[in-house]
Amino acid sequence: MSTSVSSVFDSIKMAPDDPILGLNEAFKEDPRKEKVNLGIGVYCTEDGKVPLLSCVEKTEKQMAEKGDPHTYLPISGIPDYDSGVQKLLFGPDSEVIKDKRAATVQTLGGTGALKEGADFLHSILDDPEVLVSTPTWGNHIAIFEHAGFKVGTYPYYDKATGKIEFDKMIDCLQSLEPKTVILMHACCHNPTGVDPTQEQWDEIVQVCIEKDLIPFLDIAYQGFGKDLDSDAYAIRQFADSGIRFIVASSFSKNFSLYGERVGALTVVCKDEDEAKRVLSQIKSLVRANYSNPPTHGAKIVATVLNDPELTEQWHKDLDEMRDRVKLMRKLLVESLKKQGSKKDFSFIENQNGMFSFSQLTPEQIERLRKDYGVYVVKSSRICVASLNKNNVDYTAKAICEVQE
Ligand code: KET
Repeated sequence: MSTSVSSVFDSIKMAPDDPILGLNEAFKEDPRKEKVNLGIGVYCTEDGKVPLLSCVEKTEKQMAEKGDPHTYLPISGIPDYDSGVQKLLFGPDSEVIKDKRAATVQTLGGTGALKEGADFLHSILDDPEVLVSTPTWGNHIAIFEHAGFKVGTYPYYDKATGKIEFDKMIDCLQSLEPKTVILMHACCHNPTGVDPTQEQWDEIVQVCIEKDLIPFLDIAYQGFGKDLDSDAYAIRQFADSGIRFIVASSFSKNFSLYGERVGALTVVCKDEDEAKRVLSQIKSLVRANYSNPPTHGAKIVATVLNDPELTEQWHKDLDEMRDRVKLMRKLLVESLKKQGSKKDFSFIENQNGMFSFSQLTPEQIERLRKDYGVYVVKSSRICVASLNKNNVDYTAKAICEVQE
């Protein structure tokens, strides 16, 4: 039965499609046979499929045989999962772990970790303000705005050189009020693929300490840059410095567990007592948001991380994914050159992680989608991780043709 009584619902407007997930939907609906999805950050194999990692497959079989009931998890998630997260982030012999000064909760992916972290900070800061890099993953801005933050930006990527505007970034950080939250990508910056060097990270850590800033590190691609340990360099420098800071981490990409929503929020505190108090507050927030996290994905990760054989298999799976993305960067650059690209795209080979900031124009991006079925995010970000030997030449040819 419908009603004609007017309602506040009458004036609800249509929200815009998400620039990344909306594009993914449009790709799925595209009836063309020859199409390439370079939009969403999802790794695909040579056959264009999202892989089921062999370590995950093996663990799921073991889990199915065991047949555990589907009970509630604790609010903070599976304890072995949380401790596994800490070992990956800080290294197994870290003082942070020995001193028990980190509070970790299992979250709904990296996005959930960012949201719980933002809610937590909002509850303790007077006038919460966060600065994000220019550019950044678009959802960073939305998450912090929805959590009630004022969101500003700091200089990061210089379009002219394709490098970090490091001096400008540092000058900006130097000028900030104490307790400003600085959101940073710990590795494999999304969307640019350009990360600070280790020396630059050392300097960033120093400025954060001197200016009493609150570092918030997002690590969604650990293992896709160089390796699991090197990619955690920034996090480990912050940990060694003694400063309080926050980490949002995710296993969506490095375990290929996108839909299982496996992430973690970790707050590094002064000491064990502070960590306990922080954990209690975050648990209250989680309880009021979604009560407790889902079981399946975190059980897989906890099992793999706590079994040396499965861990070794995971490292192999991850190495394979990373090496293939690097190969695709090389093949794309070669193919663009071979097919007579007017623009020099060799910078793609030097970028880290799943993405490349391609510097294609909005018109070129539109033509790629309309005329060639090649889907690129509006910012010009290309997901190199969805290229393969069968679509790389087609993609390069299309990119060359839209330059005409
Ligand atoms: N941080 C960054 C930097 C990031 O790129 C993503 C996902 C996440 C967090 C969230 O991860 P998850 O564990 O799925 O909640 N990025 C890809 C997918 C998306 O937009 O949701 C992307 O940029 O395509």
